[in-house]
Amino acid sequence: MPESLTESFPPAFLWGAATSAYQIEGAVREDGRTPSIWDTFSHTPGRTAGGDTGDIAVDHYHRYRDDVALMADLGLNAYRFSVSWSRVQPTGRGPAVQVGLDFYRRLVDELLAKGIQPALTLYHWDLPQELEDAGGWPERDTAFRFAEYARIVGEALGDRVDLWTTLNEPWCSAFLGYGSGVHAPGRTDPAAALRAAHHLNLAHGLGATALRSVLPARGRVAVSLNSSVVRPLSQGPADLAAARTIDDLANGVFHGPILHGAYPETLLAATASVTDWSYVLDGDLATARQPLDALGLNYYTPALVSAASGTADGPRADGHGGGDHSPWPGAEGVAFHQTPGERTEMGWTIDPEGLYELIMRYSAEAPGLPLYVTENGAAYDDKPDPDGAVHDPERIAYLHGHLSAVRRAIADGARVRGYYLWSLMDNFEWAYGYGKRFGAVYVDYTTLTRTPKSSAHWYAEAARTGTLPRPA
Ligand code: GBH
Repeated sequence: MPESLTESFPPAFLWGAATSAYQIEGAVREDGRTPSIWDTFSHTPGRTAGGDTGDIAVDHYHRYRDDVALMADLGLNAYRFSVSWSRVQPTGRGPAVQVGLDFYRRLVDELLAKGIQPALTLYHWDLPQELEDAGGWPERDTAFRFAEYARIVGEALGDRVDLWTTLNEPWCSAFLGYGSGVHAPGRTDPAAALRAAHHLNLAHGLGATALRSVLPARGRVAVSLNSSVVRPLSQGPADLAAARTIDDLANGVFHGPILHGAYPETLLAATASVTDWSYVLDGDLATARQPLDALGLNYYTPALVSAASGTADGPRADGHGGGDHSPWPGAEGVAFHQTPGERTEMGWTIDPEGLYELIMRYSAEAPGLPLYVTENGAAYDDKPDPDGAVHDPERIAYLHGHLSAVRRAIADGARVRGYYLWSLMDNFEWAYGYGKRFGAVYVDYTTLTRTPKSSAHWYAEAARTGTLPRPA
């Protein structure tokens, strides 16, 4: 094959960028919106770096038109965003607030007018606080509330949005929210984390069913999982078992029910001392396994694990594996190690091969299902030059490496239909606040001015030509 063909992405490939509601919108008290668990959490002293909150974020709620124009200028043909449940259904139940839905209608119309395909995520971690007060995700009723919300948004926007995602990274919702407590609502109860995981699986299934009942035939339903790449430190049986445990707790706990209609036996065994799984009722697993039109994969960095007796170098540098409370119930016998190699500002090792492995794994595990890389990107300590330009060659190298891995996977037969860079612009990075910049577009947090970084221009050229320019 000529070099140019092997280097090219398919003509219909989606070159997108991703964001989420709480990380960019601001306007948290406008138009009837009520607090979500992230409002409560970020306003609780000590929970986020510097006490940062999403109160203003990058003011996307008021600047969405300019933000869409910026995407169009960059030549992106896809945009993944999430809906704030609290804007649409402030108490998490009952009738919809039309003005809340109208915001997303205007946003989508603006995207469509510029030829940018919208991909809508229903839930990116921001549960209405009232539902948390009623028990949150460990409570079964929350899954049914989610289905009602899914139906409302599906009815309102199904005529203009074709690609629907139920949940973003339910692992984070369950295990960082209720296990390690580094995410909202900040609870630290391993049994509650597993209950939350099950109810998120149920919510996905009920939500997918609700969407099907209201979307036009062209509507497609997906889920985005932070499918981890888990590597054993050695090929010894103890390290292999440790990798199996983490793979179950990171991947199998969601992919199992959603793709195969069952929890892995090894997961049930490993967590038997934490929970009896009695809240898995008859029919739940069949409900969770709904036909999907696509699978979203979010990838940042692989995990390297061993049996705890090995020489562990302590908790993961990203803080998610560390802290006083583990996000891994039943995995006391596992140690995490730093994967060798260069790291981003998050302390996450740069490992494009992991993305290739992940894509190939799910190509095999879900044969025929189209895949999207729904998030991939890197945080760097970007600073404008005196002339205002922002140069981020490290991010260009990161994107080049990971997009090359995607292209290689496609050449090897994987059905990857698109890539959404995380993130369109710098934003509220959860517990890290505004200190970590993932954007291809720089945001000055005093003036809220947006400036495309050199990586945005690099990515724009890739989108325009369908091939990867050399990293500058
Ligand atoms: C995504 O989270 C989010 O969807 C997005 O909102 C966020 O801004 C973005 O990435 C950047 O953080 O071995 O315990 O560390 C990704 C968070 C990072 C959580 C990797 C799981 C691996 C598990 N994930 N982490 S651990």
